[in-house]
Amino acid sequence: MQHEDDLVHQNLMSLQTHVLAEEAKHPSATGDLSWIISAISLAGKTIANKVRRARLDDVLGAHGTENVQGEEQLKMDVIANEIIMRCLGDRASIAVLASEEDEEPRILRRSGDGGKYCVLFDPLDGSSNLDSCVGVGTIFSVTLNDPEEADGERTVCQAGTRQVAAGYILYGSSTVMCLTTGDGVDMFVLDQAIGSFLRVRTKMRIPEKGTTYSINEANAETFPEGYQNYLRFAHSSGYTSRYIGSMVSDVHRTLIRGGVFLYPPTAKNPDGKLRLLYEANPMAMLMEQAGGESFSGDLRTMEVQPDRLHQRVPVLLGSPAEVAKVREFI
Ligand code: AHM
Ligand code: MG
Repeated sequence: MQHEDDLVHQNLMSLQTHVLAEEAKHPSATGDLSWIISAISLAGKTIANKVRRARLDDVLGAHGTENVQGEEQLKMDVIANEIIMRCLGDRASIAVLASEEDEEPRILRRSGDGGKYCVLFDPLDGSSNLDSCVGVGTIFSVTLNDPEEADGERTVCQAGTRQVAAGYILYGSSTVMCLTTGDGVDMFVLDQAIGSFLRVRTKMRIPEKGTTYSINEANAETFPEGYQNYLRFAHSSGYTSRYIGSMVSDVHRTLIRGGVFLYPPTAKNPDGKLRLLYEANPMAMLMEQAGGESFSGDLRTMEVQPDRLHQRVPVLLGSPAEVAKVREFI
């Protein structure tokens, strides 16, 4: 039995309570960001439910359309995108919503009408793995709206250093949210029975080192030479390889266990495959807030100045010592 004092001081903390407590630390906070995180949490719970039921509800497989990047859209990509639009579209402080699945950002309201934030997201990253029941996820990034900028795409093209919040929801063997609002990374697990995300870890730290590398090694022959040399080093230095092919799952494992995750330039994707604004930047903010690092080429990922919504970048992220090791080679 736990001592009664322990029970008082080890309160169950829901995401909602956590966000309110964080807000209370900043007397000038208006609560707008808390409303957005609460909408993201509702979207996450709704998508988690759809993901679990996808085969039963016969919504696996192609939707019959392509997104702006020429990629086949799956029924679940479209469903997850719609859920996010329905959960976030009505939040008074959101100026612009931008999604991997939409060609253009949607302007919801101007700053004169209270539009204070932009929210960018990948509704269901790794969705091509859904039919094999692999973990997939929603990735999100929140930035401030620029009241001077009328164009939606230019508004959202902000460097990652300007993010005010970022995170992901992983629909895996459990549903997990990792969130940062710029003061460390906290982790929440969805308790299905009560319908709440409950905090399970605060101020997470990625291990300084970790001998796991995560990369689609089938592309190795078309990686720039430095990556090939790094892989030869890893092969002969006792490293192990783990690659799920679903970024949220691969990054989550990297955050928990340490190591590196990489998506380098390839012959097929000379700029890398992952999208800067709603995949690489939010993951970079989480990594840095947990004591890790993220680079895209020579630059910190979050210092890359975007010039278009669906821009791709190479990604190298993870434990600081391991990221440094890769950088010695590339
Ligand atoms: P998606 O946004 O179309 O789902 O693609 C992104 C996914 C990532 O989750 C994953 O890291 C990567 O694509 C895997 O790509 P590949 O199959 O080329 O290794
Ligand atoms: Mg994606």
